[in-house]
Amino acid sequence: MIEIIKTTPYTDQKMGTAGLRKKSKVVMQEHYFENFLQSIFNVIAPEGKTFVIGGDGRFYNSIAIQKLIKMSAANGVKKLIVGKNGYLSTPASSNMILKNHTDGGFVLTASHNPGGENGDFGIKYATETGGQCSSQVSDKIFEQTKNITEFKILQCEDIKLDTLGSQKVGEMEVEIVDPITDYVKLMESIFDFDAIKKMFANGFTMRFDAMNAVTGPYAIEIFENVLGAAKGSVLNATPKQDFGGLHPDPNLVYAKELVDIMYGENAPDFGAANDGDGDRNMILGKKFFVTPSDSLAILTDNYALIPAYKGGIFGVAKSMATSTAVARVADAHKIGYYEVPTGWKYFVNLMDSKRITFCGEESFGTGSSHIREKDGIWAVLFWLNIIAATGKSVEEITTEHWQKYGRSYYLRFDFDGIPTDIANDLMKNLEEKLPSLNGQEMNGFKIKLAEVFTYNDPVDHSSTSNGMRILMEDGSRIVFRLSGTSSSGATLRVYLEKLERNKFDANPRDMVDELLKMAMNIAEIEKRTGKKQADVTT
Ligand code: VG1
Ligand code: CO
Repeated sequence: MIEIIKTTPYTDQKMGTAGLRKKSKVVMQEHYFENFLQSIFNVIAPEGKTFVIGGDGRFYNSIAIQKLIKMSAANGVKKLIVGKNGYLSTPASSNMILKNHTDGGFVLTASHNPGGENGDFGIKYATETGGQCSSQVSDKIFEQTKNITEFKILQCEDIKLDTLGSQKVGEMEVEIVDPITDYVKLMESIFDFDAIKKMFANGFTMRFDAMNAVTGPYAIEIFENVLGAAKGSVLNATPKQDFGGLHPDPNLVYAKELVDIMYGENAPDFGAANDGDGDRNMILGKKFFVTPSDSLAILTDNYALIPAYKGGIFGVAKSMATSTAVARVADAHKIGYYEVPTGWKYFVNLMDSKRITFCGEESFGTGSSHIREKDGIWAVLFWLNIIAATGKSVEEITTEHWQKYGRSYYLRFDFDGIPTDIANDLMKNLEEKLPSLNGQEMNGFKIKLAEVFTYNDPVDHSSTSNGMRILMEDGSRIVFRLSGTSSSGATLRVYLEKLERNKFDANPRDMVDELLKMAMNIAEIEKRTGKKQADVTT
């Protein structure tokens, strides 16, 4: 029986950089999840449509997915394709949307944010493009959330999600699928699996840290079962509700177990990690770390080594905050190059219109037009394919890249938990100051341009402002942004880049020291937030 339940709105259901992201306890409030979902349905008219659904397995995944199924049935959805046990990585979901030509999908995830009752929960909503909805659509959904008065739900037993095949829930079809099979096929169609197999057979060693999150089963299947990496190459491979207490963010700070192995005695040849929902990646060699910005540049430079791309690529895009390393590669290869606001949704139009093939963000995201999300395992396979094709180590590949293109020393400084009004004032003050900075000399740098970054989408002609940037005459940069994924308070992100043409072995922290002083000073960070230094540096 379909029930119509009266409800009262919440006022905080605005989607950020990647969907809605909140403390689990916020989402657990009465009708919180239902209100948000019904608001999406009210905007997108789901009658007769098909969606892909799943989640990264975090706390509340199993409860939310039942609500999602029952509300879909009550709202006239024709069919749901559900990942077995309710699990689906973000890239696998995007692949299934495209492959099955569905009308969109939902991934229950707060991505790289911690999970558990005291952690975070979230919802990413994708359209038929396979990518997350545009800001224009999320604005409409936000308006709905403020006025919602009722939602529809089917009253029925919980649906069993552990057996593959089709079943009926009310009038709606629910098909439970194994998302791993299709994903493996997609990866096989892109990379040279035979060359990678041969490399493992010859003794190549790797560790992949799945961080107790959704990619564990995908990684075991691809790296160990299909490609022949030694058993035990995948660490933390079983998805856990609270990620085993880990913060599933693949960087040098949070992927500590992997980092200790890669910097220890007898380190394997290659190391990598993914985040909670499998769209981020970190790449390591023996005692060697590749910044995500460099990784994007290196993958782009080596596209011709990969079977799926060797015929040529359209172009490449990066988020504005990402280092300029890939710009130099695009220039050398004479391919299209775009800079977009932070968030993968801004790449979707560029991929759909065949302007770009690759894209990436400094926040450990890399991907291509094979899907419309960033893809952690894809990036790892790309690196393995380059290593197999060249016989070179991660360190050799990266240092040779710097010799050819120069090195962008790059670090991001995050100032967490700032009261929202203080953070907003800081940004406002900074914006007012920008014009006066043009042409000034400070800390050994000459400022070429200080501006608010505004992106004009060449496809839908929308215009988006996101963050501010200070560009120096020598190619160095400072970027300021407020995070759009924090579940409470504000996070100020300061991105620093120092371009060096000849010096490749310096400590990145030392190289950006003057830029950091300059950024602290210009934005009055200590005076306004009381923070002498960043909470997390990546
Ligand atoms: C962060 C990253 C951004 C990324 C987003 C979603 O956003 O900086 O590059 O696209 O997370 O990543 P923000 O607004 O907090 O800086 V994921 O792995 O959550 O989908
Ligand atoms: Co993610």
